[in-house]
Amino acid sequence: MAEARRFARLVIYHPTAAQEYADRLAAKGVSDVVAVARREDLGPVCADAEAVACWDFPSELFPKMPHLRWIQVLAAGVDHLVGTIELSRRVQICRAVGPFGDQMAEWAFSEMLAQVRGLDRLRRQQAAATWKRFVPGSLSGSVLGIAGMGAIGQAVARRARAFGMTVHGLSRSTTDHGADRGFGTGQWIEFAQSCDWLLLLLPLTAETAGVIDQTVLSAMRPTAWLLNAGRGKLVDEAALVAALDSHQLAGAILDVFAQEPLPPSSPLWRHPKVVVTPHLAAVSRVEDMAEILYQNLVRDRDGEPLMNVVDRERGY
Ligand code: NDP
Ligand code: OXD
Repeated sequence: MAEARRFARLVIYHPTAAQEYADRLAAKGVSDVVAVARREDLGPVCADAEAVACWDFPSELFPKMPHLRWIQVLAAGVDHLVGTIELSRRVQICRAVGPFGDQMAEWAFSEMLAQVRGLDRLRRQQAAATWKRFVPGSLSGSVLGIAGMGAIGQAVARRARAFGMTVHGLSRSTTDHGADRGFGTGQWIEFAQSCDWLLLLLPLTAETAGVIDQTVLSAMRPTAWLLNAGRGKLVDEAALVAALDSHQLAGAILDVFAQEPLPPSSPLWRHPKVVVTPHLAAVSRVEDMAEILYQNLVRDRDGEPLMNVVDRERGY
């Protein structure tokens, strides 16, 4: 008799929401789940796991998980796991796709609009009961360059058009991703020269680490802004501070940093041309991630290919 199909034995590792994930899955009939919030509790429950859901996972435990077949990362980026040598190549890594574009677009547009419409200045004027009119800038007619025209980049691009912006896009494998003008990896300088706003939505890989270096920064327009919501290590932060100090670009809006949390000693906190947001441009909401996880559990149970499997050679 054929063996009845069942859900994979799952370990959910999350510091604050592991049990909430487990409860949501239980409500859908997935019960073979162990919820773990603390690193020290993982060891005893790992040996039997066939699937793991996590943001990050202690790599030294992977060799002790002989049944592990796949990992659902509860985020879009997988840089913290994809290069893990302890993780067997037969284990598939799946990332989350779908719920981030809307949030990312709102982050980017709230920050860009705050700059062009002078929101800080207006709030200061109001606090001082000062009636002083000025002519705000506009996004309309400006060029938004998006490096990383993937799921999230394309969602931001759609909103940019609604604001009357022209979209220039840069990606790895194609220049034909629906931007008004497409650039490839050999065209960083032309790309940087062409933008009023340069938004980084790249994954962190061996190829993209440090891609925003002194050379690219010096190609930017003195009036242009850099926005980074990809990963901090895309940018040479010391070169960025130097470029801002020497007026090579107008400012930077940063959601991600080489070291997170951003240390209090970082010059970025206090730099007058830098806006810091604490890695919340597009957050992983439990309800969204639980649904993505559930869809993959069902696919796995039914013998179908998993969704959003990462290419481990490519790194994203
Ligand atoms: P996708 O994989 O859908 O898109 C990645 C894009 O980057 C693709 O267009 C890809 O090109 C391009 N790319 C990859 N490598 C290179 C390279 N070497 N040079 C140029 N372009 C390259 O990812 P998502 O859009 O879903 O997410 C992007 C990143 O955003 C995540 O990896 C994560 O780091 C970050 N993120 C940050 C969040 C935050 O809150 N700050 C929230 C969510 C995500 P191609 O199309 O040719 O494959
Ligand atoms: C992600 C993130 O990659 O939140 O999803 O940074």
